[in-house]
Amino acid sequence: MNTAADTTASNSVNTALIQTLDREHFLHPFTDFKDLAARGSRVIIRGEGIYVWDSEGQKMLDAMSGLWCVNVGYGRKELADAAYQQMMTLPYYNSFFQTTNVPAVQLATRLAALAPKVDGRAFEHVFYSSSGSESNDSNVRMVRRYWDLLGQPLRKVIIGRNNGYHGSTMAGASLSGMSAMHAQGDLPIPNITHIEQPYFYALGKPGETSAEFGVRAARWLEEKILAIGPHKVAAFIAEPVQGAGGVIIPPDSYWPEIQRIVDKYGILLISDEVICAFGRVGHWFAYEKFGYRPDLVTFAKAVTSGYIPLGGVMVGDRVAKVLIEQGGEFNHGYTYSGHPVACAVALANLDLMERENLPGRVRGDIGPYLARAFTQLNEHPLVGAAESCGFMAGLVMVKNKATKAAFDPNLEVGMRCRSLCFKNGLVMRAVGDRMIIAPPLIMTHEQIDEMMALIRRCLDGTLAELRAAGQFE
Ligand code: PXG
Repeated sequence: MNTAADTTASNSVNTALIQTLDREHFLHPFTDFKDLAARGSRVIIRGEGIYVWDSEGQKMLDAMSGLWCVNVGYGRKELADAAYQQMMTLPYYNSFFQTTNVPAVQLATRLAALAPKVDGRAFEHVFYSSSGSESNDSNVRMVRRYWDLLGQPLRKVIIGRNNGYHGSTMAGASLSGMSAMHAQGDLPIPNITHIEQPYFYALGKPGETSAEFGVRAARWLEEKILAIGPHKVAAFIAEPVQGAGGVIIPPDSYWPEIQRIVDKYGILLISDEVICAFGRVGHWFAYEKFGYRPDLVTFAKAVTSGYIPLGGVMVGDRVAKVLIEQGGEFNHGYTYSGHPVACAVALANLDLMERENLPGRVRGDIGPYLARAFTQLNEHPLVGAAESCGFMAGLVMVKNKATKAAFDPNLEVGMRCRSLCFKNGLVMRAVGDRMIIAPPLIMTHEQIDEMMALIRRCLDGTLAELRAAGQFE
């Protein structure tokens, strides 16, 4: 039998052996197990700055920050030091039975100070978890508890959006609007429903401006609320910019109209910022950029730059007051809520982000620089539309730019492009025929140029393959 000790020798990795053990013992998330077993996993062994290396020595520019996580880049010693120090001081203690720990308190205080007030509404409280999914489960629990305590127990329905992503637990997958997830496991759970996403390129009508579309898309929420009955609607949950759904950036007119609607019917607004917070769109929290006033804000991923799992919910005063003043015991929480090591790493991560002014850099420097370069891809023959928001960007590949005709899904154009990216030393994510990026926020202009050259090379290569196969008009 192979043992873990056999898998590395003098710092080099035995790729074939790791792949074999991977196949035999590790069931990967969101993966066709049999298919992966036949192909063999790529073994990523190291990261530094914006690059990762696999066990065969290939260096890749990681334009996905791991999975929307590593905002400060790889290899930051400060984060490792913070974890080491905290592990040696207090690696774990619970916060269930009237105890607390120093990093958890410090982080909650820090996050409360970072979350901007909008129209006098503040976020003074944090509820901790270890992931985005768990945080959204906590949201469901808090939202329903809130309305029960206010004597409105009929308000149970939470409205999400098609192609939104809010996690993979039973509640997270239910809030998500991904039909492939709902098809497995009898989802969504009761009292969760969805409206269409604000995807102008796909859903805008001929002649409609993006501003007109944004208002029309927001009004799908109002239509849904009226169809359900406003007295039964508890909350609306949305990502500021849809991430896993393919970097779908709403028109500027969308969020103000959403705000008008949730205000009109008094329903809670949950801003799922698992991807968008901590600098990704040029602010600590994305609701500030879009100018709306959420009641609950989900965070995870970049709060620690992915170095260690941590998630949570910023609980706005409206909800916090009711839960605190009227709630009695809240029967919900996790073993790792407020984990001292995770919170210590988060504090060190926020220190780095502050010192390097990463949200400000994205807003005033590298975000606009990326926007200029990325939108030039609109001239590429394969690209139907390319746009960016802060330091995330997406493009759609189409068969015919003039008619917006899509490729036959069986061609798996996104996967072809992604394979070419890997071959060329670039990690880019494919969502259907959309190619998306969310690179580390530490990139220099030269590195953005390097990334853009790789993206162009991969688009050119994909186009050449499609032309050779007679699949491009
Ligand atoms: N909300 C949002 C907005 C997310 O992006 C989650 C919740 C769930 O977080 P956890 O930590 O439970 O995974 C996410 C996660 C992709 C991809 O393919 C995106 C995520 C996770 C896995 C894959 O882009 N986002």
